[in-house]
Amino acid sequence: MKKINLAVVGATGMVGRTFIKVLEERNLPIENIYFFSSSRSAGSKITFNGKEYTVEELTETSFDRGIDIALFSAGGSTSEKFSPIAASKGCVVVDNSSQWRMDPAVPLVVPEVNPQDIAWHKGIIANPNCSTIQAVVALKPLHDKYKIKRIVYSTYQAVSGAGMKGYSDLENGLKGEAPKKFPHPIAGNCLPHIDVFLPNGYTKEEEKMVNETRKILGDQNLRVTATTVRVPVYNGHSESINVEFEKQFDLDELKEALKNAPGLIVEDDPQNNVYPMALSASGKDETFVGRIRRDESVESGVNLWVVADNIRKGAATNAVQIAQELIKMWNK
Ligand code: 25A
Ligand code: L14
Repeated sequence: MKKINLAVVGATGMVGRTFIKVLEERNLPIENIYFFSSSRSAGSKITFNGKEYTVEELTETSFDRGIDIALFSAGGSTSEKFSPIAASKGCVVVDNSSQWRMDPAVPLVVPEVNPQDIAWHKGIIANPNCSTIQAVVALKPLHDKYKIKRIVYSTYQAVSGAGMKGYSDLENGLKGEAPKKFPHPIAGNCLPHIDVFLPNGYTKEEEKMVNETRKILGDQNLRVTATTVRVPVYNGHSESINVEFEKQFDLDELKEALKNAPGLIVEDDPQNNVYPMALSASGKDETFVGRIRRDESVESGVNLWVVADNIRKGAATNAVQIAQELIKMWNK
């Protein structure tokens, strides 16, 4: 097997540090690994597989050394500038920002859902929004079987999605301090506001869920709407998903389809208080689904409760899985 040279860009951030953990756990065939950040954190130390590395400042020459794959989580503007530079040097970028996701020339990939889209990349592969990733892992088997007509998302998103500063706002808010990252206190509160507001009254996070769901499931006719809410949870996004189908379904068969879906674990035993929760999903790579009920207000519909670790499956794990698929492709 060919060993690869890998770079992590934004290595000192919330997602960057999780990349490192997931890479260690999954034991990728890595020859050389490089860690990049802005000048702010350059020079700091990172331990990977027991060896110490120095974080380097990301520059235009950073990719002049035969890097095969770069995992980016450094925000949109860094990605806008540096992904094309990396790609022009023959490196494949797996990017966590929203910069390239809706670019028709860039595949938007969840390996359990549309791995086939990896093959047509031109140097950049986009990692979807965290809330969208966990939703489509659960929706894909249902769309294949019953053809989804309409989706209504309501999310309950953890502060870790807003990085270290979001995390600190909850920690410090619980001690009575004023928020620094969010516009209002998050401790003891719910904020119907994630990312920026758009002219139509929706937030960009809501718009991302609509557009990215259609692109990943490869169906522009899907009707999708969303309300995204920040809740005082440290880690793990929860979602209520209401789905309407074209076809009729049998509830037991639907549950069976979810049980057989890759990367998805059914936790649905309400009599024994078993359902997915942020606390139990946190630290795991899988997506969890429960509270599976027929929507009795429509011809054919179902309600689901879907939970995942937004920093793992919603960001770092999904990107590392894409890297693993690339390596598999190269070794064929
Ligand atoms: O905040 P940014 O700009 O988005 O940057 C995030 C990461 O990218 C690096 C940066 O390194 C950090 O690791 N980065 C930024 N610009 C870069 C550049 N030009 C760059 N790398 C290379 N070239 P850093 O050295 O700037 O940051 C080191 C630590 O400092 C914290 N930090 C960042 N900006 C800060 C700051 N602290 C104080 N003041 C500031 N202005 C940073 O904290 C890091 O620990 P963080 O953990 O909160 O950053 C995580 C960012 O990631 C985003 N995010 C979270 N989840 C997702 C996500 N992005 C995409 N997908 C997700 N699922 C959050 O928005 C958060 O901003
Ligand atoms: O587009 O603040 O991937 O929770 C993921 C998390 C944007 C913001 C993305 C959050 C983001 C977000």
